[in-house]
Amino acid sequence: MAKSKYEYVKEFETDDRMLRNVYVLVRIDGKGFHKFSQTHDFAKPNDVRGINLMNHAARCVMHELDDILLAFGESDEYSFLFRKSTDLYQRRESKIVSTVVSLFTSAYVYYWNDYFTDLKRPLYPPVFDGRAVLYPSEVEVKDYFAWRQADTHINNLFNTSFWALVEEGGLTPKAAEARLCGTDSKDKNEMLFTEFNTNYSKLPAMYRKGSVLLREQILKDEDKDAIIPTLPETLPGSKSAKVVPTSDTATTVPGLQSGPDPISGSVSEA
Ligand code: DGT
Ligand code: MG
Ligand code: MG
Ligand code: MG
Ligand code: MG
Repeated sequence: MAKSKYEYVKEFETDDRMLRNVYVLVRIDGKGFHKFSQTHDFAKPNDVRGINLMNHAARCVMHELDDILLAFGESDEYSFLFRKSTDLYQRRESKIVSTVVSLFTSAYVYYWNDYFTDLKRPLYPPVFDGRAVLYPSEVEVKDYFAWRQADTHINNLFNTSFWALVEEGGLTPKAAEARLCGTDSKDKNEMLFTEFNTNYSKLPAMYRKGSVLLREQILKDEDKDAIIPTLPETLPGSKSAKVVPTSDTATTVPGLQSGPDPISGSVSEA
């Protein structure tokens, strides 16, 4: 068929296929969730409905995109790790990122009322942004998840302390911030324990460490002997079983597992 005279405009498109044989990591993050969480009256510092909804939306993404091995969620963000060999959309960055963001966002709205049962739908459409990052080896992938989990820990300990001072201690937000200025993790743990009767380490792991969704490898009997000794391209660290979630499981669905601790021992609880 003859090309139309307009077809040359296609040549203006950018080839954004990502480097082959490296891990593709896509992170999405809520836009303006400071306001979104306030408008929807999220519990402070953690709203279990919001977290479970985020986890549900992430499960939808993993169900749709088989090449995602692992996902980690905290606050208003979720990170999705694709296998090195993924050829999804020929590794075109814009196609992959936009599909993850779009599916995550639509699922977040679609399942909203299953979690926020007293509100039919969100008061305005939530927005998530997304980016892709390439990591060459398991070292960077493990450090990436350790970085996000350290962020979870630091933010959650701060927020737990802050809201204890405000909501239970009666301090103004400004005074609570001043009180926490210059304190380290040990000081905050101590303050929560002595002043608010809260043992921080006993709070739900999902709050302290985030949520993990892990794709389960379901092996047919005849495949087991062949696959177990080599485990070709699975999860970073899976050979040492460090990536397997703890028994303190947040949510489970057929074919996927979730739990709070992706890289055990990687985050200091001090
Ligand atoms: P951004 O990402 O630059 O558009 O700005 P935000 O406002 O989304 O801020 P970000 O992503 O740095 O931080 C997430 C915000 O969402 C933060 O203000 C805390 C809030 N948030 C997330 N989960 C919860 C929750 O379970 N409860 C409450 N109260 N707030 C939450
Ligand atoms: Mg931000
Ligand atoms: Mg955000
Ligand atoms: Mg965020
Ligand atoms: Mg089409």
